[in-house]
Amino acid sequence: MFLIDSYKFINCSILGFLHKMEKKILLLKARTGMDDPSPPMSFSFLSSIAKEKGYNVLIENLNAQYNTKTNEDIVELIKKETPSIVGVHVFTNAARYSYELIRSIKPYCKLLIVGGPHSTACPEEILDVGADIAFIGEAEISFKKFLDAINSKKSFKNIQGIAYKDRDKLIHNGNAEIVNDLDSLPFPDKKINRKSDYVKIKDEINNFGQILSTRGCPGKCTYCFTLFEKCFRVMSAKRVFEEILYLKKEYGVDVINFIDDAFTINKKRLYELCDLLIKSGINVKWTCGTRIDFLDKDMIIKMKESGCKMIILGIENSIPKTLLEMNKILGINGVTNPQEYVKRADDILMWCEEAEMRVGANILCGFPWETVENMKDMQKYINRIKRKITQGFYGGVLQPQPGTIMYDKYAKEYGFERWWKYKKPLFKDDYRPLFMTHYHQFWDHLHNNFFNFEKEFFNEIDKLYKIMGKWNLYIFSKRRFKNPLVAYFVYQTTFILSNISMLLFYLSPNLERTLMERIKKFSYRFKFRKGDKRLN
Ligand code: B12
Ligand code: SF4
Repeated sequence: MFLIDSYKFINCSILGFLHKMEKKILLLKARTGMDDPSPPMSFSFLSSIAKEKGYNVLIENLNAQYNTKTNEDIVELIKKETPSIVGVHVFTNAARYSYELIRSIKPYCKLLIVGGPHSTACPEEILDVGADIAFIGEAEISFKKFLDAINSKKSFKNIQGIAYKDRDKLIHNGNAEIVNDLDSLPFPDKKINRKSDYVKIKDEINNFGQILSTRGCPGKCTYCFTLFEKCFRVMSAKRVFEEILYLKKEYGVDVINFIDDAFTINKKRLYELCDLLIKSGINVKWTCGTRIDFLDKDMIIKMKESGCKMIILGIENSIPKTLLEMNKILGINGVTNPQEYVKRADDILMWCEEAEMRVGANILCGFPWETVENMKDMQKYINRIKRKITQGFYGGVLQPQPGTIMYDKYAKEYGFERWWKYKKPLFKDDYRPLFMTHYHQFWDHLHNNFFNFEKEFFNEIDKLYKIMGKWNLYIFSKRRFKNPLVAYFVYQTTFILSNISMLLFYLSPNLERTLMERIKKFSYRFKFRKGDKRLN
């Protein structure tokens, strides 16, 4: 096998050789234990480009729930398929696992490239692990230029948006050129994914129905990482509608999940899209996430009329100091202070209830300035709003991502610089105790304890996430089982089993696994069903 250092690549000495090889690219995502409910959109965008340039594209998302391949299997796959390029997607929480994958496959790769949020935030670290090239920022333009360079035997050393090592010196060509006209993007190629790798959740998440229709966000939240930069761009309503028709025709999709950071920011476009959906009568359901200050009563009514079934609201918190420090208040739509923010969230929840719109809420706590009293107030707040949260609570406990203000400000002070490299994973493999599946989903976030929380604070934040977990369990049972008695029985039983699981886990994680693994597998079938094999 070939072991060639990046410098030689950049100096084109093997470009002629790559040029002659079969054009084949293998895209990989490491197994992390936090399953992906749907295929990564990044690979779909990259695949459309690679295919346009004449490449045969293979994908292995080891993080998909039913993909059972190991890093060793991937080594064998590379030996068998001999791809000319291997690409790995890396995000920060998965860095440790991605690095294991990179180290295992490196000796067998002709050219190893990486991309994704962590590659954008920490390119040098990834190059040191063994990647030849790290892509920085959104990669459509840089990746296309990169493939063009290989195809035409030209050097890619000046392409904007890549980093590499020239001998031991880091060459960082800055952020990638951004795609200004999102309408110019090809439809993401989803055919590359195996549907049987993914769970199937009827009516809620249609794994293949994801659309990214905007890039960037006008918000400036101090905990948020964005590789799309602050420059906000939207795809036109007409182009979004065409993508919906395409997904419906090609993949039989009838539920669209918009994965935009804040889908409703451009009100005019939202109304145009709603009108197109209403007039067409195609009867597609859709879901989205957004900020509470970019939504109003009329919008909710219009969205509902056009088939929107569920909105995930980025409420995040209700503590005045946290809202201010997070930078949540932008002064938009009359929300100019924390009191107005909480009031706005209440209004939105009321309007959603009136419109019979299902609602999820993102909640984020665990900031270094938060106090025991704050967590008690948050518990009251969650208890007050929970009846209006009909989809579930999401979010988690703050994990400071590199490249965010929160990380830059506190990493040194609290001693968690490069935490993703050394923070011990709580679990040796990808088994998670039963209680984390149904009830206390963010338990591992809590235990990262970035800000050295005192025991009392820890207990209160733990209580807070249990309140949300219990509510999630309750509404999930109600949604999943139509008969109220069955739903109640399932809710109570799962709640009791989750508590037993937690108790056993505190006694001994091995004991929990021995006694609970089979129950967990059984209960999983009700939560997730395996996708069919149509798209192999
Ligand atoms: C949808 C989504 C999810 C879905 C994932 C669904 C899926 N199958 O992937 C769910 C809800 C499960 C999820 C969960 C989590 N997520 Co998330 N998620 C997103 C979101 C909103 C969109 C991701 C997306 O598809 N973007 C569109 C694609 C096209 O962008 P992309 O993946 O970055 O890829 C582009 C480039 O990075 C590059 N690229 C990517 N890979 C590669 C590889 C190669 C070889 C090359 C050349 C280029 C390249 O090219 C692509 C095209 O430009 C982003 C925010 C955002 N706006 O991106 C957050 C985001 C990715 N999530 C984030 C986080 C933190 C998480 C969690 C860890 C949260 C948590 N603490 O539990 C979990 C991890 C779960 C897991 N499975 O392991 C962070 C990551 C930050 C970081 N530094 O890593 C983000 C950026 C949100 C944020 N603003 O903080 N998430
Ligand atoms: S958290 Fe949401 S609203 Fe805030 S900057 Fe990030 S994407 Fe925008």
